[in-house]
Amino acid sequence: MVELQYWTTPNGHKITIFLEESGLPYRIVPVNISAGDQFKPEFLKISPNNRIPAIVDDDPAQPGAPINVFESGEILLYLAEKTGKFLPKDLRGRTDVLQWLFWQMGGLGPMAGQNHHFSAYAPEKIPYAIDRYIKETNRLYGVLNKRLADREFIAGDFSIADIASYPWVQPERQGQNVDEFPHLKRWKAAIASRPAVQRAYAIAKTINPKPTISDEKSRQILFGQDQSVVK
Ligand SMILES: N[C@@H](CCC(=O)N[C@@H](CS)C(=O)NCC(=O)O)C(=O)O
Repeated sequence: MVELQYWTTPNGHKITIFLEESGLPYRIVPVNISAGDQFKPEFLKISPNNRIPAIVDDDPAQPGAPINVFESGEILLYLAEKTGKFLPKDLRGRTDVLQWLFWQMGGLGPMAGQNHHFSAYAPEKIPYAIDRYIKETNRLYGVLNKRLADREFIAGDFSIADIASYPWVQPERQGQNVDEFPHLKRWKAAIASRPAVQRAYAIAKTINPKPTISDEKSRQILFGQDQSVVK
């Protein structure tokens, strides 16, 4: 059984989407990051970066102790290899999926995250920062839209590259006009209509129906961190 350390955020959704799509048995351990659960010593042992998601696999493919995994990109890769799903085995197909997975991890995710931060959460509205991340999100949408112009999914069949990117494409929240990106719009709608994806988001609602930042306390917990939180 895979134990998923989870909260209801885009990086958390990546893993519930994978698990629902693959049918691998799992159980969720909620880690309420708005309340500070991510600083608990037992969570830091699994996820030393005090971020969700993380998993514990007590039935790994090789004998031995349970395996802990943090970082959503590596969790998706680990689960794809464990199940043999959503990652091609041939060199070219695998490389294609992984380069787009890393594109999401190093580009779309962090830039869209800063977009959310400066547009929605920062107490001061800093035009330079807001503009910088709206533009960078716009550029990344352009990259993805172009990629999807002549293919259904990001790399070959539906894969962990699609699973990683989907939760981070939120045009309404990210200052983007989706009609400027018709291929991305078609891809987003196609993934949204998948039953497993709908189940993943429905599960999120049962765990936490509230926004991650809902009051001053959660703002302090999430945006006031320095090295003391991991000591
Ligand atoms: N690179 C990490 C980022 C994970 C991440 O930023 N998680 C956020 C939620 S989406 C979190 O746990 N935040 C808790 C905090 O900031 O203390 C991954 O992809 O797993």
